[in-house]
Parts: sequence; structure tokens; C-alpha cells
Amino acid sequence: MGELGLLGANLQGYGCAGVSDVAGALITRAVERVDSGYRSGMSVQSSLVMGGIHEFGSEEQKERYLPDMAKGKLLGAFGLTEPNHGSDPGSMETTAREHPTKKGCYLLKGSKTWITNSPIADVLLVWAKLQETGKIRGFLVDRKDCPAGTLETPKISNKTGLRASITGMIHLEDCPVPKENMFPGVEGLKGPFACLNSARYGISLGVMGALEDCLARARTYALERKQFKGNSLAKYQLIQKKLADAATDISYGVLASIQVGRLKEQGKATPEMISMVKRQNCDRALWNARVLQEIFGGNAVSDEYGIGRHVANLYVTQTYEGQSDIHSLILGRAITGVQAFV
Ligand code: TGC
Ligand code: FAD
Repeated sequence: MGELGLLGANLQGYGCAGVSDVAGALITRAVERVDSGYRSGMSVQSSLVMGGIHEFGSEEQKERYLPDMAKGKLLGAFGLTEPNHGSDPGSMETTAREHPTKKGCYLLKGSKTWITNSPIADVLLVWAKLQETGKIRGFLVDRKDCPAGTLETPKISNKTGLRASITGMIHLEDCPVPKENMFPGVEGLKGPFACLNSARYGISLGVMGALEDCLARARTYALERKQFKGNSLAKYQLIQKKLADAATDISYGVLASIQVGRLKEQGKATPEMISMVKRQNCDRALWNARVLQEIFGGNAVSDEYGIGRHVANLYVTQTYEGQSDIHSLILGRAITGVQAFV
């Protein structure tokens, strides 16, 4: 991916390709057509970590990390979710306190879970609350600089979805991080959420790629598989309706995302527009993939046909970066002005 210029492709400078937001999301669509796990590793590197450094990092942080991350020589992870706080990251328990003796150094303590790339990441963007102010800040935890026993990143094994992507935890035990590794440009939840806007937008087109692959596979299978008097499944109206529903949702979903991307390029996209396409496209991709799976009958249960893999992956895409019901509440708040989270 690094050699092809796919990492941080829509970022300007620092060795990145500098393509448009829409082009960047079309890359996620092409990659996710293969497998959501590949897109996931790419999104974390590109939108969540490189995007965060690009938007909020110091000039020194950008020079230090972005060129090598664009080449794929350094890998990033984004640590927001905690064992007790997923949909509600504002309640996070991970803290950063000033080192009692070493000036200009923070000690990070806490745990993050379900973190894409964490077991193999070189740099982990960890969101933690400053003990003195209670404000959330972003820290670039550089694995090579962490003393033994202060950073652990165990892998989460035997996942039922997103198996092509590596996921783990982050345990920080008074891990020393120099102040120059803290993002100077942002404090509060808007830091991680700004990174998420970009990644959520990418997912909205990415999942359409996965559904396109499901449709292509289901169409081929329906044409080849014969049942009742030698007819192909494709001849039956109920089968055709399933294909028509998926094709329609793909067309609407792709066009809506491209339009939001065009607005994003003009600085006119709101977080609610992104919530809308993230929620709708993930929900429709999962729903249609589950329906298309039925066309394969018992064979859907075999890995060989690929469809079950997409269904399991699409459950994850509907869950991470804000579960769909959470996006419903973001939209409901915008429509009514009333907060329904708490
Ligand atoms: P709330 O009061 O709504 O907002 C707090 C502050 O943040 C600002 N803000 C945003 N800024 C930019 N973009 C957005 N989308 C923003 N949303 C909120 C807001 O303006 C406010 O700023 P300020 O200056 O007033 O402080 O905060 P809340 O705690 O009530 O939030 C509620 C809620 C539910 C919307 C939020 O917590 C939420 O979105 N939860 C979902 C959590 C989530 O998305 N986690 C993702 C973890 S990362 C991940 O899943 C990566 S998977 C990657 C892969 O493998 O592909
Ligand atoms: P919970 O918050 O416990 O929610 C459980 C259910 O309750 C959901 O259906 C939710 O919608 C619902 N719910 C919660 N609150 C409300 C409410 N107020 N009203 C109505 N319903 C509610 N996180 C990272 O930080 N970085 C990563 O790289 C990352 N990668 C991931 C990779 C994978 C494979 C997975 C599975 C997850 C990843 N995550 C990552 C975590 C992901 O963002 C969280 O799983 C997600 O935000 C949901 O949090 P939770 O799992 O704690 O669920």
C-alpha cells in the first residue's frame, strides 16, 4: 500500500499522494471490495493516525512520522475505546500525569481495547485525560522509546470477523511520554472525533465495495447453480429481487457518499452528514449481504464462497467508529435539538 501511495493518500505534503477526499474514499471502496480487514488497517493508518498528526500535530511530529507512515515503514494505531467505555469515550479512565521528577514528561496509565493494528504498531496515538485539568489530549506513544513493562499490546485472538486485520489491546503502566509527543493543537473530544470524521467518511464508501463483491459473487452463483428442472437460480423472481435490492442500495449509497465527499472538499460537510452516510451504508451493506448470503444455501457456510466472510466483516463495520444506533442518536439530536445519549 505504501509503494502504491495509498496510505494517507488524501493528505497534502510529507510524501503523501495529495488526492481529493472523494478519490481517497474510492480507494477505500476498491480495497474493501477485497476485504474489510485490509481497509481497516489502511483507514487506521491513513485517517485516524496520519490524519490526526496532519491536523493537530506539531511541525516536528509531522516531519518525524508522516513520510515514513506514507511509505508503510512505520505503522500506527488509534487508542480511544476502553474496556469500560466504547460508545461513550468521554468517560475514559486513561490518564496522563506529569512525571514527579522528570520535567517535560508525562506518565500514561490505563487500558484501551479492540485497537486495530495495536500488536504491530510502531506509534500508538493514545487519547488520555490530563490528570491536572481532566481535559482529553492526544499522545504519540512511540513503542521504541517505551521502557520495558510500561507498554503491552496483546493480540485479541479468534475473532469471528475482520480476521484479515490484527486487533489488540494497549496497556500503559506509567508509560513515560515526552511532552513534545503530545498534540499541541487540540484538547477535548473534538480531537479524536475530527479524526473519526475522515475515517467514518471512508468507511461509508468502503462498505459499498464489500457489498459490490457480495453482489458479483451472488450473481455468478445464481447464474451457475441449477435447481428445479435445470433452471438457474437467476431465473427465479425472488432471487432477482435480492440482486435488485443490493444493486439499488449500492447505487444510492455510492452516490450519496460521493456527494458528501464533494461537500467535504469544499469545507461544507457537517459531522451529521458523515454520520448519515456511515450509518446508512453500513446498515444497508450488512442487511443486503445477509440476504445475498441466502442465495448460496449451504455453500454460504464454506469459506470458499467468500460471502460469509463479508457478512462477518460488515457486522464489525456497523459497530466500530460509532455503532449505527449511536449515529441515529447523533442525527436525532440534530433533528430535535434534544440529547438522547444520557
Ligand atoms: P459531545 O458533547 O457530542 O461532543 C464533545 C465535543 O466534541 C465535539 N464533537 C465533534 N467535533 C468534530 N467532529 C465530530 N464528529 C464531533 N462530535 C462531537 C463537540 O463539538 C464537542 O466539542 P466542545 O468544544 O464543545 O467540547 O460529546 P458526547 O460525549 O456527548 O458524545 C456523544 C457521542 C455518542 C456522539 C460520541 O461519544 C460518539 O460518537 N461515540 C461513538 C464512539 C466512537 O465512534 N468510537 C470510535 C473509536 S475508534 C474506532 O472505532 C476505529 S475502528 C477503525 C478501523 O479499524 O477501521
Ligand atoms: P458499547 O458502547 O458497550 O455498546 C453496546 C451496544 O449498546 C451497541 O449496540 C450500542 O449502540 C448500544 N448503546 C450504547 N450506548 C447507547 C445509548 N446511549 N443508547 C442506545 N444504545 C446504546 N476502537 C478504537 O479506539 N480504535 C480502534 O482501532 C478500534 N478498532 C476496532 C476493531 C474491531 C474489530 C472492533 C470490533 C472494534 C474496534 N474498536 C476500535 C472499538 C469500537 O469503536 C467499539 O467497539 C464501538 O465504539 C462500540 O463500543 P463497545 O464495543 O464498547 O459497545
